[in-house]
Amino acid sequence: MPTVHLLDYVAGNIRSLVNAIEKLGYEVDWVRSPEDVAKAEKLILPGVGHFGHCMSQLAQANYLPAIKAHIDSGKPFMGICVGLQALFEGSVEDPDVPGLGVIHSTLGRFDETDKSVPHIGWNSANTGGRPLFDLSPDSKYYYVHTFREAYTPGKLESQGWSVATGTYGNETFVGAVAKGNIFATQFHPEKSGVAGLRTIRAFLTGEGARSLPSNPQPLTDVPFKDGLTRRVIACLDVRTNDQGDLVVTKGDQYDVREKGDDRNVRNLGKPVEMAKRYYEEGADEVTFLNITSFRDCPIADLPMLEILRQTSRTVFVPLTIGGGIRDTVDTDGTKVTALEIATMYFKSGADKVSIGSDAVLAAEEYYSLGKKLFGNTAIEQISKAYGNQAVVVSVDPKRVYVPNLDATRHAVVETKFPGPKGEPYCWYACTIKGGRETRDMDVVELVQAVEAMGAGEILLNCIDKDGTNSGFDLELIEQVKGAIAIPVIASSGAGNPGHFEEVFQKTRTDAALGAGMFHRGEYTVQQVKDYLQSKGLEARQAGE
Ligand code: 1PR
Repeated sequence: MPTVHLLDYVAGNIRSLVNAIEKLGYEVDWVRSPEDVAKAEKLILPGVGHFGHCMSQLAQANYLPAIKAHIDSGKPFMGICVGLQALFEGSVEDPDVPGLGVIHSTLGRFDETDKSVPHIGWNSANTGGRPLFDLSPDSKYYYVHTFREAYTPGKLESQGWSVATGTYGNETFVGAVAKGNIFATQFHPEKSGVAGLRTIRAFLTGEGARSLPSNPQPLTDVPFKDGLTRRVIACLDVRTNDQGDLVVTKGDQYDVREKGDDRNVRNLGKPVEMAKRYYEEGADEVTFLNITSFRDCPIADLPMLEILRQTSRTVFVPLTIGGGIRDTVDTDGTKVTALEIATMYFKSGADKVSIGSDAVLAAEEYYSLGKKLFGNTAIEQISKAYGNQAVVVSVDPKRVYVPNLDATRHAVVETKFPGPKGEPYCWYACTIKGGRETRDMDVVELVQAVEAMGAGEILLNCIDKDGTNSGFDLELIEQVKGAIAIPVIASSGAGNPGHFEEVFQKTRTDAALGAGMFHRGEYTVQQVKDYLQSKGLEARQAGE
């Protein structure tokens, strides 16, 4: 089997990259010391998290001269995400830390006044029709980043770089660059479905480098319009049923048992098979929520780890795992931190972890300590190690109706759906333990606290809407969107493709998630995408 060397220098999830490379028929050899770099023919520098953290890790372990020597020797080199950013002279993210300086420019930050930051989702890598490592104008690629090189026509081309761009809001940025033996992508090709695998293959076979133009031209003929698609996520709630089998289930307002006398746990299918089906139908991400946390099971044997390992071998879109991510005690009495649990999940193929109950408790402490942070919460620790984009906070709110604005200290909304006594206002109370316990904290307080701690995204459920097929809670989503800058995934209540259109048209949500309607076979992800497209909302199609 041909070999490619992968630099393993920071804690990051590179399992999915290994899976993608293996899927393409190559073997991965790990670079674990600067001496190993010299042995590499093809070298890949992956990267997630902070520019400064990555560059300092590389500098401390003395990798920088070896990487430069590899690049200068003309041997194939590929950088991914922060691996692309490392090629620049620096980044405003960490102004004191120098980059490799192969590209003469300094990265800036996306402007968050008109859009969510980080930029998360599927966007273009437009080459204006010029060949660039098999990137296609009809394809979309998965990006997750806060810092970017703004595209100025001619700036990088005059240095000999071929460029592909994406446009987010009104900012056009560099999505990929190539020159001679170097290819680098701001997006994650290993998470970009079939289109991403194609571009990795072009690097591995050398075909991409061979077909580069010798005199790259500025992209003056590319339509620079927002290319971010509407993200549709399939969510699988997983638990063991009464027979001990691991099943995908789905509740009504979080009650996952059948309505009959026997009250069995609803069994809607097998997690790995269903995730693969949704991927093939075009799901932009797949989320697994372990809703029972598999109590009394040694942590290293968590069945969810095996589900992730199997899924990540065939599903090349981002995988999120939630449930039970908190400091805990193993069955043998050993203390295990949330960071250690998250690490196990990342190593098994997860790209993001989702934290529920523990986030509420951490937010309560944050306010009780006068909004001070000490770096000890699960959110802070995981986002520091793996980057903010790797930490999702799953919110499980319940409506509380009030007759007037003075009736509560909480952030209220005036609702079009008055309460049982005609109350015109409501606030959304946070719950923990899968909705079993309601806390004196509203969603606005929670999301602002977790954003301050470093969460990268909010998965916004709604217990009142869960499993009702009656559409998303638009009032809740707008309230949360107005309170934070990080992206929000709308969840709970989707019953048909029209509900997805509604939530994208009537709120500022960044993504929408469905569960029951897909599991029960009422609609496919593909049908939702087709419907969005027919209404003029851009959606990525399966296989593109
Ligand atoms: O508290 O960190 O251990 O995390 C537990 C996680 O498990 C949380 O993310 C919590 O939302 C989830 N959870 C706990 N109990 C349940 C339950 O259903 N009994 N499921 C549960 C939450 C909600 C959604 C669902 C949408 C869409 N599931 O993710 O998929 O509501 O459903 P629909 O489209 O069919 O309406 P921790």
